Amino acid sequence: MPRTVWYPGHMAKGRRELSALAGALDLLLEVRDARAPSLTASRSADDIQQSLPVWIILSKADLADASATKEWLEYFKGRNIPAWALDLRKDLPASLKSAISNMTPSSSSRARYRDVRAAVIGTPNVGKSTLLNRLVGRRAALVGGVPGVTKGVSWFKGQCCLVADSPGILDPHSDKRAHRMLAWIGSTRGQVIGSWEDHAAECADFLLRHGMSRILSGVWEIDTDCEPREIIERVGIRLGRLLPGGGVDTEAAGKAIIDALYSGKLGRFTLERPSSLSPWEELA
Ligand SMILES: Nc1nc2c(ncn2[C@@H]2O[C@H](COP(=O)(O)OP(=O)(O)OP(=O)(O)O)[C@@H](O)[C@H]2O)c(=O)[nH]1
Ligand SMILES: [Mg+2]
Repeated sequence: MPRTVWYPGHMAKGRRELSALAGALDLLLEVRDARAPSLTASRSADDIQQSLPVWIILSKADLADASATKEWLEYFKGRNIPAWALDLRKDLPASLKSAISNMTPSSSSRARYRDVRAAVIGTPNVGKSTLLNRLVGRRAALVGGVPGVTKGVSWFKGQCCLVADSPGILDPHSDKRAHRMLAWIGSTRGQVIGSWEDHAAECADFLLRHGMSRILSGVWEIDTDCEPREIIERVGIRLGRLLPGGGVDTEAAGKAIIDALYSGKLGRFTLERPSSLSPWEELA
């Protein structure tokens, strides 16, 4: 029986380490995946999130639906929350760096430290270490395409601030359907909380019901006018994911679908808009 959440020890440790930093921070840079800005909202440091300014970086904007991202930026603007939508593979806008170095610290830390002190927080694999490397101007922190790369909090000297990287942290108490949806964008370890075949079937069903069949049909040139499980079969045949005795290896095909989806190979998409929050509630 698979677990319903992935919550390894380094997440609990990261949460404690962030809490301990509270008095030494001026700013939190919360990275969220632009394809699911509410699903990937950070629950990593509730106590410090309430006492410090939080600026939102919508990462992977290059992989998200541009009109949805625009709606999200309006949404945050309407709530007076500073937000940027970025492709973190490119240089950061000068406006972000200067906003950080010119910010007025809300805590007493400025009296003790010369630089603004910021921590990068967020759910796994959203691009926290990539943002940190951009702020530092070199490949200081390890970056990887799977969740759980950063295991602890570490400080680096950035161009506009001192900046701490932190591990991706999930909320073990949030809805298990939200955790399953996080697997579609690579923000949890899908294999821990279910089978790849089930994730792919649930995801395909969601995409079809939300008018995003082109995501599945485009690259693989398959007809998606069928049941989600049949889509997995068709992709398996297309990719040659076959079992030794014949038949499709549906687990391998399911993994191929989710991998291609979250890494952007299937094109741009957004799972939720400000007008349709909590899309996981539709899942069974
Ligand atoms: N296309 C695209 N890929 C990105 C962007 N930002 C990060 N990535 C990729 O996303 C993956 C995860 O990046 P990381 O910076 O390691 O993410 P993280 O949040 O530090 O991950 P953990 O430490 O595992 O929690 C890597 O393959 C990055 O190259 C972006 O804006 N656009
Ligand atoms: Mg990291």
